[in-house]
Amino acid sequence: MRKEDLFSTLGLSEVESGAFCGEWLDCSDKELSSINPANEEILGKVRLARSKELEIVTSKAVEAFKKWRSVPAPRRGEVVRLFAEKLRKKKDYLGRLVSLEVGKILSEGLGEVQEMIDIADFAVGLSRQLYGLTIASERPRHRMFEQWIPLGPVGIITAFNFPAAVWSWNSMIAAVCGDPVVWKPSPLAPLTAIAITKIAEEVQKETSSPPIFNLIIGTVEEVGEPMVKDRRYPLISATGSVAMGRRVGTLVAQRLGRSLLELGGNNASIVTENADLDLALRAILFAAVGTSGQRCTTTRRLFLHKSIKDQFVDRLVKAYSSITIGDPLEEGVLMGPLITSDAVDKMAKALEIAEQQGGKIIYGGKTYIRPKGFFVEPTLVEAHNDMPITCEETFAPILYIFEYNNLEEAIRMHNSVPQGLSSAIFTLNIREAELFLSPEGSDCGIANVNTSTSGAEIGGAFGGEKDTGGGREAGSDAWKNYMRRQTCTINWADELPLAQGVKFDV
Ligand code: UN1
Repeated sequence: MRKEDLFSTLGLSEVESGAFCGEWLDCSDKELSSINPANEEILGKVRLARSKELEIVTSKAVEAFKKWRSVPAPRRGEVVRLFAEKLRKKKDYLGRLVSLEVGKILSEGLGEVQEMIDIADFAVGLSRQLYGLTIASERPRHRMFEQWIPLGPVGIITAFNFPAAVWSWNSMIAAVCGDPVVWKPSPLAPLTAIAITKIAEEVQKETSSPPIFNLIIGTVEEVGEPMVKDRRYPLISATGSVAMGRRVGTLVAQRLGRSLLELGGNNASIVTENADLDLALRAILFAAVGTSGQRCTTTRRLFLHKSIKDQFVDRLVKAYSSITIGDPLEEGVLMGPLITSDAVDKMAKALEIAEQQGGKIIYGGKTYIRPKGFFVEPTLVEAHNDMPITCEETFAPILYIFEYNNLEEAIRMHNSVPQGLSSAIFTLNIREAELFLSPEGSDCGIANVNTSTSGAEIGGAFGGEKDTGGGREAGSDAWKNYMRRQTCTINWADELPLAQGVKFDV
């Protein structure tokens, strides 16, 4: 498919506005270029929003909230359902755009749009299930219950690596909960955000909805930080690095707002002597090399029992050498480029440090392996316990391999990093699997048995502990983040009994 055809189907032009709130605003002359990381060509340009546009978008979102909160939740779900219908029609195009803009292979680009559709469908069902509890009152003829009320405009900050799905996790749920959203996407993936917002624009127009899906693309100084500090956003949901999350969390906490943080991971897999090694190999390959190691759920550390270590490493090296690296839109390619040259440099630096700390590169290690584009080799590093670099998240396909003697030791090593997003154990032994899932086991938000650390389904709550930020997005009861809980007591007696037996009569 030619780029021109793709762009015209998605309604994209060469230069786009970086602000939308029911209408596209005139932005500054400062332009941001979206670069295809596979060939370094400019895909398109975006005029950056400034504080002026942020103010307009925020006020519009506040106004939209006043209307949207009173629309019955199942009617709000209907708008999300129509959005999902349009996504289904445009899946192929949007998936390709994701691949072009961030370099993930087409199957993963399409997978990302599927993830949007899945969460939209989930949200539609949820729109009829925003249940509150009824609680037994201790006072006679009193009814006590809790209800969930829309919260207000939600600021959504997303990263480049999931430029579509993560917005949907937040916005589809927020929309059925009665909250308009204002999206600040990664400056590395602005076109995907604009294309999605154009689909949302159609739905809003067709359903005469207020501007619930808004967009603001600008710098951290002019747009990001002011949005985070603004009390008109009761919730800021941010995905990105630990450093970014610390800043966002601090600023939001200063105004006692609510933040939902989904930050870095340093995910590990343990392969025991009782594992199905064929299955483990496939799962680890996907989790370590998929998205070129740029998922927050990527497997970055591998703990192998000493009895299977040598044979597993041999098989891993063989599998790594059969990975085709190249244009992410080409069939047969399993690994595309990294997102920027800065990402490539960071990978090279991490490998240099790993070697200084006693690590041994046993496969890969080369960077800039093609004349154009940010391509690297997926890399295996034999590591040991005393390597501080393995405690850091390097957003690149580096897998550190450790040997262990017993499972307790492996779990200790597994939990010894600051991050706590995803984890996996490969074993057919029920005691090993259950230990991993017990309070003595994995300290992560996600713990899997015999499947990858990455590739979570939307139905579960997604997020992690420790430096990962503690937030939970997507499925399960993550919707409660987007609403406020109100506890209500109705006295239908003709007396006023007080709780705790207190007497207060005049
Ligand atoms: C992310 O990398 O920020 O579980 C999200 C996964 C995907 C989502 C990753 N469903 O790998």
